[in-house]
Amino acid sequence: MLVRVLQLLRDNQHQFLSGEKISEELGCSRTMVWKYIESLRKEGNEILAVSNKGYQLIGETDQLSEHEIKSRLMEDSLFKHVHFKDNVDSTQIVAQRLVNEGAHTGTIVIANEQTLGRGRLGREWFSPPDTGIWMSIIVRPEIELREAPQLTLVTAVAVARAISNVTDLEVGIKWPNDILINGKKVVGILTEMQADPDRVNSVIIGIGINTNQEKFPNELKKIATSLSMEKGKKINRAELIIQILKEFEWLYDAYLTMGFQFIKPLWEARAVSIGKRVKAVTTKEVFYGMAIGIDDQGVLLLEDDDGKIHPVYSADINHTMD
Ligand code: BTX
Repeated sequence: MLVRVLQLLRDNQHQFLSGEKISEELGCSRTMVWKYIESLRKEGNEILAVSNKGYQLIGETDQLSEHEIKSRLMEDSLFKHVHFKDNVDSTQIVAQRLVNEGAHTGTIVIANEQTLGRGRLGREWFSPPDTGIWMSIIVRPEIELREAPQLTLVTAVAVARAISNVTDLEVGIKWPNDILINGKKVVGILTEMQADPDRVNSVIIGIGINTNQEKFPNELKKIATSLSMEKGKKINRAELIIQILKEFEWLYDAYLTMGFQFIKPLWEARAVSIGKRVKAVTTKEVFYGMAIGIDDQGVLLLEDDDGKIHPVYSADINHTMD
C-alpha cells in the first residue's frame, strides 16, 4: 500500500490529491490513508495536508526502504524482488542465502548499513549507515564460465552512466572494478559466481557506492571519495539506485543478446588506465607495462618493455611513473 500511496503522490507532485481520491484508488478508508501519510512523514517525506484540498508531496526522504525503491520501479522492470534490510553483515551473504533458496534473476538486496561489507580477496569494504548504497543483484545468465567476469565490466558501465546522469560529474572506470572521480574511488564492484562444472548457475554482483559520506577513516582518506563530496550536495540514494537498475537492465539485455562487443566501446570510452603505464598486482606476480586495451572478452592487455603482450585476467591496477 505504501508503494501505491507514494506513486500516487509522486504522479501528482504539482497539485493536491484528495484523501477521497487516494482512498478510492487504494480501496481503503480515509483513516487508513491518513495512517499511510503519517508513516511516510515519519520516514522524512514532506507531505502537505490542507483541508478541503488534500495531500501534496513537496520533499522526498533519503531514508531507504522497500517501498521507496519499489514505488520508483516500472511494472515491467527486471527487478521484481526487492529485499531491503536496515543492517546486514553483507548484502552478498544475504544474496547467497536467497540464491540457495532459488531466488529469481533480477532479485536485489539493499542495505542501509553493512557490518561485514567485503571487497575482493576478502578485503573489507567500509559501509557506514545512512550514507551509502550497498546492494547486490542476483542474475542467472546463460553464459560460459569464462565470460562471467565480463559482468563486472557491464555493471561498471551501468553504474558509471547512472552516476554521470544523476550528478553530471566526470566518471572514470579503472579495470576491472573501480569507479573513480577525480582519481579517487567512489564505487567498488564485486562479482561472485556460483557455477556447475560447465555452466554458470547464478552471479551475485555487489555494488558499493559512497554516496553521501562527508568523511572517511584515516586509512581511506587518500583513496576514497563520495558523490556528495565531489558534487557539493547530497544525492538521493533511492533515485540513484533506480537509475543504476535502469542502466543495468538494458545493458545486461544488450550484453546477453549481442555479446560483449556491444559493451566494449562503452567501457573503453570511460577507461582511465588505457594508454597509461601501470603496475598490475596479481595473486602470483607483479607486472609493469603499458595498458593497451581490453580484448573482446574484457581481459586487460599489458605490453611489457620488450613489446610482448600479456593478458591479465584478474589484478589490482595502479598507475605508475616508473
Ligand atoms: P576491492 O577489493 O577492489 O577494494 C577493497 C579496498 O578498497 C579495501 O582494501 C580498501 O583499501 C578500499 N575501500 C574499502 N572501503 C572503501 C570504500 N567505502 N570506498 C573506497 N574504498 C574503500 C571492491 O573491492 C568491491 C567492493 C564491493 C562492495 C559491495 S557493497 C555491496 C556488496 N556487499 C558486500 O559485502 N560487498 C559488495
